[in-house]
Formats: sequence, C-alpha cells, structure tokens
Amino acid sequence: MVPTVPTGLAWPDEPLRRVLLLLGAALSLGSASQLPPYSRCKVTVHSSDDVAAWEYHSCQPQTTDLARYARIHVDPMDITCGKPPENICALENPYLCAECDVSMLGLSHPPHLMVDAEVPDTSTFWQSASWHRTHPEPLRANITFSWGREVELTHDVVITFQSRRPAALVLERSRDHGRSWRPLQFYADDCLEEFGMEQRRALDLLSEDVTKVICTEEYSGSFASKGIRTVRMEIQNRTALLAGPRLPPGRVSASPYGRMTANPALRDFLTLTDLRLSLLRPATGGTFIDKENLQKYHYAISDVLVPGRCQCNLHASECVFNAGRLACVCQHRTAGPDCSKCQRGFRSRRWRQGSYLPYPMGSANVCLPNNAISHAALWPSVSSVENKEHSSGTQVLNFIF
Ligand SMILES: [Ca+2]
Repeated sequence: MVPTVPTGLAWPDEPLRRVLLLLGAALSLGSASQLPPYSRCKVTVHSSDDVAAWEYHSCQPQTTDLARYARIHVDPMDITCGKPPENICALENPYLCAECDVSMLGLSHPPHLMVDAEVPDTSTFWQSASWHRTHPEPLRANITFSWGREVELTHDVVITFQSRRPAALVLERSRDHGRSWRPLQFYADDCLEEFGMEQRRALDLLSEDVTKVICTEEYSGSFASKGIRTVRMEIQNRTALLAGPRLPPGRVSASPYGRMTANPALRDFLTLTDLRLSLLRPATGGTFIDKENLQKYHYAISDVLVPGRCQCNLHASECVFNAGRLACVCQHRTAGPDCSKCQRGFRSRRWRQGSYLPYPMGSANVCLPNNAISHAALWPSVSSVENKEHSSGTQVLNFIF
C-alpha cells in the first residue's frame, strides 16, 4: 500500500480549506451548499448490467508541507558548521557561544533539522559556519529544495530562523530542475542599496501586480522586531488579488478558480521544481562589523514550511510519496507522474489539462477510448459529452465494456 501524502499542518479541513486557499479574506463565503463543486474530485459509478457511468470533476491534491518531501542541498559544501569544530556565538553577546561539531551528536546542525518535527520549547536547526571562516569574503549559503517534479505553492512560504534574520536574502524558483533560476522575492535591510529596488510590501500589491517580484524590508530592516524570527513569502496576499471585490454574505464570486486558470502568469509564478533560499548577508545589528568577534555572524534556520501540492494538471485528487518521489494518482484515464498524458487505449483525442472553466462545473477533459471517435454511435458527439458532463452536474458519459 502506497502511503498518501498527509495533509500536514493546520490547514482547515475540506471544503473550507480550499475556499480559503484562493479566496483569502477578500471574499465573503456562502453556505456550504453554495461551495464550488470543483473543490472535490469525485468519481461516482453507476452500473447496471454492462453499462457503467462516471461522474467527473476537475480535481487536485490537498495542500501539504512540501518541504518534508524535498531533497535538500546546501552549498558551498563546507558551509554547514562543525567541520572543523568551531564556536558559534550570539550576535547580542559574543561571549555566549556554543560549539558546533559534526562528529558529535547533539553538537551538529545538519540540513534535515530544517524540516524535522519541532517539539515545543526544543528547537533543532541547521547552522552555517560563522563569518570567521570566510571573512573578508562575504558569508553566503544556498539552500535548495528539490522535488524532482513540478509542484505548486498554495500558501505562504515561512522560514523560521534560529539566528537573527539575515540582512539580505533572495528566494528563487526553478522550473527546470535547477538549470535556470528566477527570483520570487528579495529581502534586505536596504532594498535600494542591496538590489537597486524600491522596497514594497506584498500587502500593497495591486491586482495587475499579482506576479510582480518585490523587495521587502519588513523582515530585515533595523526596525524589524528582534524577537520575531520568521521570513515569509506571501502567497495568499497574491492569490487573494484574484478573488475580486468583496461580495455580500451568501454570494460566491463568479469564479476565482476560473480567474486563476485564465491567469497563466500566476500559475507559472507559483509552479516550480526547485526552491532556493540564497542567504547573502547575515544580520550584523548595524553597519559596524566587529572583526574581533566574527563568530557571532552566521545563519541558523530551525524550520522551513513550503505549503503546496503536486502539479497534477487537475487530473488527480491524491499525490503519494513512494521511493523518495511524489507522484499523482491519476484519474480521468490519464497517466504519468503528473497525469500529463492519456492512458494507453484512451488517446482518441489530444490530452488536455483539466480546467476550472466553464463555471461552475469545470472541465475534466477526460481521455477518451481510442474508438470513441470512430464509433460515433457510441459517442454521438465528443464535444457534447464534454459539455454536458460538466454543465449539469449529472453524469452522461457512458462506457460499454
Ligand atoms: Ca527543526
């Protein structure tokens, strides 16, 4: 039995969770009976003698914490502390130090401690070497999460630092397994000086800026709270921009999912095979660099949360983790790790991605048997089958075996 990827952390249960996912706070919710049917992927089988009928809906897996299913790579190779053993000190107190040693259990801080289960009051964390190792060269580290397949971000990416938050970092994405990279968001204590960009907050984005790459100072600036250790990539603030104007209670927006489908730029922005966190400059507490105590400058991360789902082309409601890889459990007679082709014997028309459109039923775009076109008597009209199937909510597609 292949395990299903658990739903993970504290996202609301279905169907509320999926609505919150795309609508965010910008949309007033209707009653449960008014929730869009594409929040479910249900295949209902009615059978009588030799005739069986299916009911299809566009579908996708639930959101989970993808960081737990990633291969994690840190470079440069020797940037993790402890080889050779060294003392890492607190930024606020250079005499408050702890030894890091890869050969000692309890004193080592390997990368997997960024994605382990955190126990309250006990933090486990990855830790870099201190600036003492590389000074006067910059202290830099790249942390790459690789899934070996396409996944979609659905909620805010949250990075929790054990150290003070860095003075400069970039979150980047790749859709080609690390061959090329594009920025998702820049972070700096001074965006103009660090990246030549005006600082901006995700909250201030307009609907036409839904895929705009911004630089924000709210997590790195000198005004940033010393007690708060998280850095966010705000996904929900962006997807909420597509929800449209707030509607009176009891009314649901025409189709935020449809707007999502109709916005390939946003889908592209949120789709990736790899996520990279580039740490460019550690927190220094100001402009002065204490060269006598470089051990107090370093990076340490206790947790990385990457809420998202497998990209299954709206042809799967489940994604499983098997032999170290995530794979969609394809429906609609599709096949492949991401349901991107039709099953053998079901290729009478070109494969198509599922769609949330037309509203409200969406289009499953099922793969049809090889003889569906040639046997017009059994398949009176492929297009009418597709339309009826999703316009009425009742099943009309018959297979005869
Ligand atoms: Ca941890």
